[in-house]
Amino acid sequence: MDDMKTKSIDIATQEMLKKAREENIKTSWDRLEAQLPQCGFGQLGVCCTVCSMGPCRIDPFGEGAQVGVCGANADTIAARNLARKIAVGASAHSDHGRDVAHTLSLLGEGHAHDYEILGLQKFKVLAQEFGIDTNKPKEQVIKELSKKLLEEFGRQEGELVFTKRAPKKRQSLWKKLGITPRGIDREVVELLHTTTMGVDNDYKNLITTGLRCALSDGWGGSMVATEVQDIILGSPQPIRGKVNLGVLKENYVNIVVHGHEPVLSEMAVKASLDPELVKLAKSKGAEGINLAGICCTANEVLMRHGIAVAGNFLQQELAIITGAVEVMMVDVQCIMPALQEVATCFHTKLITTSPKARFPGVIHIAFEPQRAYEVAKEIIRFGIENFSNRNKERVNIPKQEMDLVAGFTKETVFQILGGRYRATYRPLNEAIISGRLRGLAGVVGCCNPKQTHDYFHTALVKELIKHDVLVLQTGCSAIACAKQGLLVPEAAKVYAGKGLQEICEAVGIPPVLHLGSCVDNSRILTAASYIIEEGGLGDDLSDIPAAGCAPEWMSEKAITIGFYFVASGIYTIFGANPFAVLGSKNLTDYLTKDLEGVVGARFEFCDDPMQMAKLMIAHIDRKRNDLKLKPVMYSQE
Ligand code: BF8
Repeated sequence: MDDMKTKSIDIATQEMLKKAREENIKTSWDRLEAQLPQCGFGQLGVCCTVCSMGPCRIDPFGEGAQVGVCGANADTIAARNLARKIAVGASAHSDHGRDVAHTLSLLGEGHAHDYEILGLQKFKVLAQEFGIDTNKPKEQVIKELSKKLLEEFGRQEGELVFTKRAPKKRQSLWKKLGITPRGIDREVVELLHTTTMGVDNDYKNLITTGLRCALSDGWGGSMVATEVQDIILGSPQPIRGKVNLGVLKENYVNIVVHGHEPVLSEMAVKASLDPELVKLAKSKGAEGINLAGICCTANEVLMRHGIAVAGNFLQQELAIITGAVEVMMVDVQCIMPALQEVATCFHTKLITTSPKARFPGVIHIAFEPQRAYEVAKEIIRFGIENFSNRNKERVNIPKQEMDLVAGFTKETVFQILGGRYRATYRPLNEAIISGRLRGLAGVVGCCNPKQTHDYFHTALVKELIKHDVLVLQTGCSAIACAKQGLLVPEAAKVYAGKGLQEICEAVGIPPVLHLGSCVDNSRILTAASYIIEEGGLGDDLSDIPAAGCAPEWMSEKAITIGFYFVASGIYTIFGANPFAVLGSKNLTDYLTKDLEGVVGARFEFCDDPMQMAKLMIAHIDRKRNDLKLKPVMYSQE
């Protein structure tokens, strides 16, 4: 088991890795080993496959070729490679946003009968934000709102509506720099255009275009996804749940939902409670139907229904390896191609649901918003019928499961801290101003087999809360910390500094707040804007004593999130691996030093969680100093 400890700090994960080894089933950790040593040119970002005169590569030691066949040097090649990743990340989040906006539009036209407007208050506020008269009949408002939201994608000129949520000073800076996003699709396309052979050869300009594209995700596509999901699925409220592989149940039909778009999994939640299906499950010898999630789809159904989370990104294969999963239903993003192979080692049926994300030979049951509930029932029925194929001898569900509280949003933070009748960010601002709270941190992102799974997230977050930094989380990072017991109010007493402890006890919140999936990082942007609006902490997002970090990132989406954080003025550390840019000293310096002078924030690369914590705390303290705030109340070294 000892080498398992270097792979993950999570005991359930260690147990499943041991089982995988015993049964000769390969996981991402094995596949990583088979890849070693990984390509140094790729890691440094100096391999170019843009055109067929290549592939070209730049010798990082300065002895061999210093330019590709076309003459592109390391700066251009690394910046183009990075820019393409920003575009891909933005396209993933934004296409997700488009799909939910499309569902809203079908709802308005009366073609999506299984959905309704559950977030009525947010619906009205959003319609007003888009200049729609909310006194009109509801169906009319839905139609107009969905049309305007969808137009944000195809807009050619002007500014994305949500950018107006940013403080005035930030908006002016974006204008001055020419990085106010116009249309979501336009920014992605333009960025990709600039990276093709022979277009933009100025690494700084490529990054400028990249910043604008990333902003079109954070203040565009991702924000559309978050807001519309809250409208049609309901705004989350603080809710208790459970996390880790122990949430799978031996005597139940286990259905695991995995991916990112919650429109179908929401229906799966409903179908798992359908009396007719529960009866069918019982007739097959099961005690009932148990729904659990992986990755961001998990976070979505957790936030709204308290559905259990089976694990984060690196646990998707392990959930199947328990031998207890009848169906893994997947939609889009972060779904390992390896799942197909692992599923064939067990009775598990992998079911794809998106026309955009299929596997050869894997069952495909297409999601259609027009018959969403029917599709969800079909998938659950599939799982029930598969229950009898389960080999009980091979079932091994780890015992680990942990309580957590999720369901925080920019609105609930607002209400909880301010009290039901005094919904305001004042108490949060006051807590920072008085020094009871040192500041805020957004700790987000993936897990990556290159790091000890979950260790970077939890070590960093423990250190931050110990120093009175309130931590906001999303994605797989939130799941990692939840598994270690950090997302319950009781964690404050054990891990938090005295100031944060006082706040958590007074309002009954955990020291680490789960804000949802990765598109919900947009909630952090809006919350930060509210903080500025409330007053006392400067007049731009870059003034807030706050920092961001993706300690174990792996996805292109994480890069895009990092770029929109930095473009919004938030200092952001990437742990584990730096971006693949180190082959260009100029670009690396630009990202990690000079950007500060441009957008008021910069990137940092650091591969030690304790050091990350130190850097974030030092940054927060610097911001406190700049604002001339009192010293932190319960000062720690
Ligand atoms: O969007 S944190 S591994 S699941 S990319 Fe993927 Fe990373 Fe998890 Fe959610 Ni986000």
